[in-house]
Amino acid sequence: MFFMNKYFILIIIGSLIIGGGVVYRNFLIPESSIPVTSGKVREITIVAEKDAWKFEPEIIEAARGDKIIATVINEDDYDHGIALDAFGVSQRMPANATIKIEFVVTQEGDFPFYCSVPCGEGEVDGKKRTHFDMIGKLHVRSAVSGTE
Ligand SMILES: [Cu+2]
Repeated sequence: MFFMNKYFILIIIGSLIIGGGVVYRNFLIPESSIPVTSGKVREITIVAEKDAWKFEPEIIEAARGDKIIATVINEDDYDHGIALDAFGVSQRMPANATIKIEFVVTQEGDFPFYCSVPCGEGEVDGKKRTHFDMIGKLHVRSAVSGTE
């Protein structure tokens, strides 16, 4: 009988597997987990200002799916590092040097970045600042909100 044909059964099973994947990707996966690439490039500059133990700016804005091309400048005579765990960024920032980092912000939310190389401490305007103050935040908004 045709319906018991083993190839027919294989085709049915194959269709269920592929169909299940399609249903999952289109209907079940949480919207915020779908990797998005907008094709837009956002160029930014982040500076570790001389003897300030601070990233400038400390808040970076982006839209989900953007490719970030960051020029990261270290004005100090000692090394820093920049790490953004959510997007797999971790780079040393050699003294008095400029590096480039590139990554795509595939998820929305607030993601911390921080200095990943112990860099000491000092006094800035009468206040003590240290390596641990070198933190910032990347704010990734929804891809569809559209406002720059
Ligand atoms: Cu540091």
